[in-house]
Amino acid sequence: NSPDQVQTVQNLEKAGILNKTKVCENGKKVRKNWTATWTVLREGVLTFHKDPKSTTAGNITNQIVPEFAVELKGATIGWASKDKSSKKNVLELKGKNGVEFLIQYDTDSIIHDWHKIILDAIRKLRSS
Ligand code: I3S
Repeated sequence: NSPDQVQTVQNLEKAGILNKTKVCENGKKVRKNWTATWTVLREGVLTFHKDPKSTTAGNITNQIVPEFAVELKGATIGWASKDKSSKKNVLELKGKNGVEFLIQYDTDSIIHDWHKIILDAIRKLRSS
């Protein structure tokens, strides 16, 4: 793991920088806005946090209060088909309530780790 990717607690939690864009909200398509985002998986919830450096006065609350939270219980994750994006290594995360994100990272090992840990979390929540 590189310094901007952290994994702890018997591999059940993870945090790192990923590129993400929302593509659907309440089942409605929204315009893509790819941004590098601090992403945290913890207790069955995936949260996206704004980079504090990109906001006024480096607002610390942005690190604590997420921009978006996706509950992984009942969510699905899989590799996005080629028509979803021209980028490589794109994952498609579909949450309940018709929310959909694309998650992307150029480094294969990093995006594969995220795929695996999110899939594991979804499976664990399904059987709980
Ligand atoms: O799926 P799309 O519409 O081809 O997505 C591209 C656009 O969102 C584009 O911005 P504009 O809305 O200004 O056209 C983005 O810059 C691209 O990154 C999007 O495509 P990729 O293939 O990168 O997901």
